Amino acid sequence: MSGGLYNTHKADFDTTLDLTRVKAYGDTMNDGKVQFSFTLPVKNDERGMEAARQLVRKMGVEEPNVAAAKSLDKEFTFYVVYGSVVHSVDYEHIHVETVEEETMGMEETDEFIREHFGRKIIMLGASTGTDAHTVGIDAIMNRKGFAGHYGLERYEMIEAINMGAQVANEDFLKKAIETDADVLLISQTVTQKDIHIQNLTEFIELLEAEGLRDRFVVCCGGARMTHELAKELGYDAGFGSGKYADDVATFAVTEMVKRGVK
Ligand code: B12
Repeated sequence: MSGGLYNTHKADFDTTLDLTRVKAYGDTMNDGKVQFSFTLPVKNDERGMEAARQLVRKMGVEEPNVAAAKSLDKEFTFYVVYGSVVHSVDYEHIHVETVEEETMGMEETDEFIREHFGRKIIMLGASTGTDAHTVGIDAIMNRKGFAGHYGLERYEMIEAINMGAQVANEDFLKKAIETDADVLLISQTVTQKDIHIQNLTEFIELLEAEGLRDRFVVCCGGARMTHELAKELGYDAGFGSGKYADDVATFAVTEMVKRGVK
């Protein structure tokens, strides 16, 4: 194969790509193609489809096209609408606060702990509040880990205590004091009506009220969690999808060294 076609395409691609004005990519650079899926509380008829198109147009999308309209009930219809978004973003000037440390592997972290602390680091974790999702916190803590990353229970120099789900903030703090934990790991999966913000904030307020905020390295995580949001809420770090035990272990132990914890 000569690769000519590919090369021509690549040249077009490069000349039309402007990272200060990035648009969604569908079939060609800058075509702005996006897809929406949503439900409207209306009948599945022509009028409903026009309502779906108008709504999408109002979101800054040109030439909206209803690709699917499915009745969910007499007065509810689910739509899939395609179109071209008119807006762009300046990718060059985006700054996102992230955890800076380069992630260490399990053995490396164990060695780091031996060298800097000469004792086991106690990490206490739970899904707190009303949150019943355990898979995220288990992925971080369980010995077998998740997606090829061993969990904290497997680390020789970490004592990992997993309290499971639906742990009240007060009980979590009580256990943290009882076990003399160094690091607190909180998982929040449900974000409906911003319940995670409320619950995560309450825990920090509780720590502050007890004068204990500086005693622990406090990290949170969950599918909708970002480091930036976690910092805003008063946490030391936040970890979302694609983050594992090694990421949080690296952060926690380096943070402890920075703080001069023995
Ligand atoms: C399994 C599941 C359940 C199970 C949970 C069982 C269990 N033992 O955990 C059951 C059936 C109980 C359940 C119930 C509910 N669920 Co549910 N559930 C899911 C589902 C399918 C998978 C979640 C999961 O396990 N993900 C896998 C883990 C590995 O991913 P993760 O949590 O993101 O964790 C990773 C990172 O985020 C990070 N991480 C997570 N926590 C932490 C913590 C720390 C410290 C660190 C460092 C990292 C970290 O590390 C992990 C690995 O990378 C999701 C949909 C989906 N596909 O995601 C819905 C979902 C989360 N559930 C949802 C809802 C709404 C509910 C219910 C409210 C439903 C209802 N009306 O009853 C209830 C809530 C119950 C409650 N009180 O909490 C919604 C949440 C929507 C939202 N944004 O709030 C989802 C997204 C489904 C949806 N699309 O609507 N659910």
